[in-house]
Amino acid sequence: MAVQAMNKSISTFMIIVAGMLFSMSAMAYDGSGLWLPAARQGDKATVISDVKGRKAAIAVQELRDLWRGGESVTLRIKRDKSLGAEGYRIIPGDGNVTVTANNATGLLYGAYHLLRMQSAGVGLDSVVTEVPAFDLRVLNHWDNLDGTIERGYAGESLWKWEELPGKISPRYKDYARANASIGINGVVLNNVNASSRILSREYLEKVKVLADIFRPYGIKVYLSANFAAPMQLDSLPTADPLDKNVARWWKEKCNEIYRLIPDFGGFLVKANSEGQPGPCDFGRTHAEGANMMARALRPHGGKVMWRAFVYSPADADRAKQAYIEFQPLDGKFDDNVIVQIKNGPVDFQPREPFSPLFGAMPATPQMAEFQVTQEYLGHANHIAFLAPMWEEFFGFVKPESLGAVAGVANIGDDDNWTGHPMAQANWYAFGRLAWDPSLTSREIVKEWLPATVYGGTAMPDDVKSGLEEMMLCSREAVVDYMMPLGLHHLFAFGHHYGPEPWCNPEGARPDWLPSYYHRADSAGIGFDRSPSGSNATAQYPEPYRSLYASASTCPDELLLWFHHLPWNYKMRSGATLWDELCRSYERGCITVSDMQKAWTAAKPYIDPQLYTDVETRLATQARDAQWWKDACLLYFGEFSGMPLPADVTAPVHTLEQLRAVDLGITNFESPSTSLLNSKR
Ligand code: GCW
Repeated sequence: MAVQAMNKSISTFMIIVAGMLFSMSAMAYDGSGLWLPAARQGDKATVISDVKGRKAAIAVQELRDLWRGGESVTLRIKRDKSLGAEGYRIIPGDGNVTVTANNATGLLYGAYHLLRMQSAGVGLDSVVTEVPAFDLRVLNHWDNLDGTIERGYAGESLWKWEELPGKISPRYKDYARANASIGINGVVLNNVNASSRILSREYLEKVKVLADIFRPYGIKVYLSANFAAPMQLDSLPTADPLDKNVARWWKEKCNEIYRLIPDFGGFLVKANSEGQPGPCDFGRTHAEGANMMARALRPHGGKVMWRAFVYSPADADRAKQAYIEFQPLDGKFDDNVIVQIKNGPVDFQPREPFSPLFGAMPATPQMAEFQVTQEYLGHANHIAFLAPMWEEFFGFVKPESLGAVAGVANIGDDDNWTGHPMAQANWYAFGRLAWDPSLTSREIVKEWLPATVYGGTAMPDDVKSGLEEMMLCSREAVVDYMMPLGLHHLFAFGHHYGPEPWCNPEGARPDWLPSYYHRADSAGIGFDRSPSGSNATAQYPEPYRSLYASASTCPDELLLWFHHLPWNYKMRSGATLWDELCRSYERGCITVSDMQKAWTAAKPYIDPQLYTDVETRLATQARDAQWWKDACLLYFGEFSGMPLPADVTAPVHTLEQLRAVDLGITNFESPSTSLLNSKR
């Protein structure tokens, strides 16, 4: 796949990181520099290239400013089919490193590869050949035209629509550069809950400006399209995809877009999902709707990314619904449609099994949608490094079976881009895995930490590995203190931050309520999706179908996703289900306190502002972990009627106190520290 280091050692040189002294300490740290090295003062590196154009010029400039390897770098176009449109080869030599590719895009990626090795302190002692696993590696922004971001926790939208096209924020270029440095080559600018206005002439002229800025960084622009746009923008009486006038409207709209943006990528569509319009409103199928748009894009080479995130109550189990609606459409989509499927069958929970739709539509191109923004993993308050979640996914769904990957961005206009400084790692990891899904989480964190957090400092190895562990265990910690053993959707209504397993607002859709998912009663807990329950397990291919169907073979981490079991059910460990549940919550809290210790140990080596920011957020995370543990154990304890095992510490809250916390639909307030302290 992507990395084939040829065993032809030409020369060995260590890239010198010392000397590039931790420039952050000299400047005020604001996190805006991400993982990219700061420009050095004085001498420029020698870069040799006769490749024309903006892209190559950027590659040359980046290396001149940032390469500190000592060797000169030569960038050269060299035809090589095996490298495709974006791959590159890096060849070390005596006093010179050569990067070759079929085009300037490959050279740009090669340049960023060299800089990445430099930041990670990795020596280049053999030829490196890289080809991306997916042609399309795209960020989905859920940004609204009014500047708000759905599920965004890092400020407002980066896109200043009211200023465009006249005023151009320097951050547009910084954003493109950051993406290019990790191989992201597509950007959907607006929310899938799409305003039709993005397709108006006025907005397309703004979009064009962004597309022009992104192009030299190898990034194409895509837009989320509202299926009812012909009705909303131009008062057509219908948006029926089989109506000639509707089809003509989309063709003309595409012609208009491509006149402005010749390399426009295409549309992302959320149709007939959560109230969005779609072809089913007119008695047509998802395929008929998608194909109509695909035919308007086809002459221009554009694509439709059609989301499979649907859950109309065709079945009593929400986890089955997307499969029921989409699987029968296999083979019915045009070949420039790609069906975009969330990693799990419900909705970006801290842990889900993979969606059974993957692999179930062999005649249809598919892509995976990950959520980089932490809607369900503690927003911008918790460290939850998500590479392990995505690595887990690729353990089930083979990259070869996918045409592309998308990530719902965690980026906003905060100075540090992502709210939580450590959440930059998730943007980074998404890009790296979209390029090379065979990378391990550890490999990624070993690149990201020195590039972002401690590069050039004298941090001792044990402190470094403490930070690596802190990142690597963080997602599992969130699972443990929020929803262990396959539990899911125990969140308070609306904001998806705090715990509210009892949540039951009047008139809410049952499948938005925790009790729909946990089904706790005096007999036990969990959602029976086995053949004796909803039989969702039957949607899975073997070996998973059989593995998940029986509680005795179902992995512990998915047990309550697939089974409703008695509180005293005997687990593999020998403990009862109740005791194991309690210990999982306890373990989650303990892990967060270990993460705090790892961070504290790193204090002398970290920029003070960064240190304090993360320290404060970790304190919130620790408090929230306790809140989750107490809420879930006190609430479920009312059903189990069983005491906490002796090795689990007592709650610091009472259920009454936690039920009284106002978790209003959009605002939340975690229980105050004073409440926690008073109980300790
Ligand atoms: O995860 C859920 C979110 C919605 C989102 C929806 C989707 C954009 O709670 O905010 O809407 O999924 O993916 O369409």
